[in-house]
Amino acid sequence: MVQFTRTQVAVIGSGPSGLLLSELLRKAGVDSVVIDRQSRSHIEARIRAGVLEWGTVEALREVGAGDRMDREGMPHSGFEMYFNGFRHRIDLVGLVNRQVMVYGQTELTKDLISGRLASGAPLTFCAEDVRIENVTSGNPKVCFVHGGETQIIACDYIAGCDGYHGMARQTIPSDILQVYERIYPFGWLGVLVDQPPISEELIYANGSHGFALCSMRSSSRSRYYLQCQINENLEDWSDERFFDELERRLGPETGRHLQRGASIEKSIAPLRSFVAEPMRYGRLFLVGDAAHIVPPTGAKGLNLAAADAQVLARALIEFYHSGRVDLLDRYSDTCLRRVWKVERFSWYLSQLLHMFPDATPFERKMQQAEFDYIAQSENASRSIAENYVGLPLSL
Ligand code: FAS
Ligand code: PHB
Repeated sequence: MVQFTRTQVAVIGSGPSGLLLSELLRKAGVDSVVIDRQSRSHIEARIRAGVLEWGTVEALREVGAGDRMDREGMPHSGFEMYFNGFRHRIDLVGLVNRQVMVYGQTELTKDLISGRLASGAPLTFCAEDVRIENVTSGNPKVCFVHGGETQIIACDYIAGCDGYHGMARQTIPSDILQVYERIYPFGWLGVLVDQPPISEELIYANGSHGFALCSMRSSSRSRYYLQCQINENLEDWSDERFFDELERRLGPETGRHLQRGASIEKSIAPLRSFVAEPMRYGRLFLVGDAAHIVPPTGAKGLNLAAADAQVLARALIEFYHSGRVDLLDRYSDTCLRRVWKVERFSWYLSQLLHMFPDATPFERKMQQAEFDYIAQSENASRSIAENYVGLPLSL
């Protein structure tokens, strides 16, 4: 049996971009249907980002998904950078008068999902064989199978919020789609542990043996990362080996404060910079990781996805409320102008803070000189601060 549904916007993907977009639309009275190929439990078990720009914080509050974040999240006013044992604090409030919010992507995804389900708005998990049809016509469709039944969604517009490995981007013909990519020669080995964080603020360290990041999810749950080989075998990293290496990269002064414990999650993520242009094709709009990927060094992936969602929500709301199409027509250019600046910042920080296997002694000296310049130049520190808290959104 085939089941037909009619909506205004079909949203493919219930990660941060799809959920935030659909909830911004719902608040403005624009109908949308959200589908995801994974189960709710799979989506809510993913461990990913941990730092929210204040623009993302305000968007979550705007859709009514900010209460638990405001109770459990941790506003941060700065973070530390270490280079070969030297420390420098980026004073976000002192430099640009803004904070960031430390609150796990896992939690905000749960908050957005429960909010949407409580509203009764359509959100379907375990959607199989998702296909897009007629995307360059006036009556695009999204087809999928759910519970053995074929479902067809007729809509005005489609939001491809299905991430880097999704299918929406593949809908754009190869002679139109232009991709730009940089794959880094290392990955991040991440560990989650129920122990108090080593410090009150995040620490980004470029030690004599490579990058390390000390982050957190609460005052009793820490998130640590180590730069690792891209073909690393997770089984080769016992908790003891991980914490020994983390301590080594942080140096004795800081490392001695480390509180070890049994990891409750351990995973390796590859690092890449990636942009697909354009972010629109006919009635299809690409949003978030479906269109771009940044190395997590600048804590930007989730926030960039949230920014795209806000730009597209504004354009769609204006269309349905006043018939304006100019914001829709400008969506791709508006997003890409900011995407490339965020790609630059994430690439810049990754170049500065990691040990590149093929780095010459001169390149290592350049990293040292860059760090020294940041440490002694308020303007250089301010540049890092204004990018880290989030560049303005042109809505
Ligand atoms: P997402 O990938 O989150 O969501 C896409 C959704 O689409 C998924 O739920 C998927 O199931 C669904 N989907 C895919 N194909 C589909 C199909 N054919 N049909 C229907 N649904 C489909 N960012 C940071 O800022 N800091 C970090 O530390 C950080 N760590 C990361 C670690 C890992 C392992 C990964 C993969 C990403 C990390 N990121 C990090 C980036 C991450 O947070 C993303 O930027 C963010 O999830 C982007 O959100 P979305 O665009 O919604 O894509
Ligand atoms: C995290 O807490 O997972 C995190 C924080 C900052 C980053 C990347 C990841 O830059």
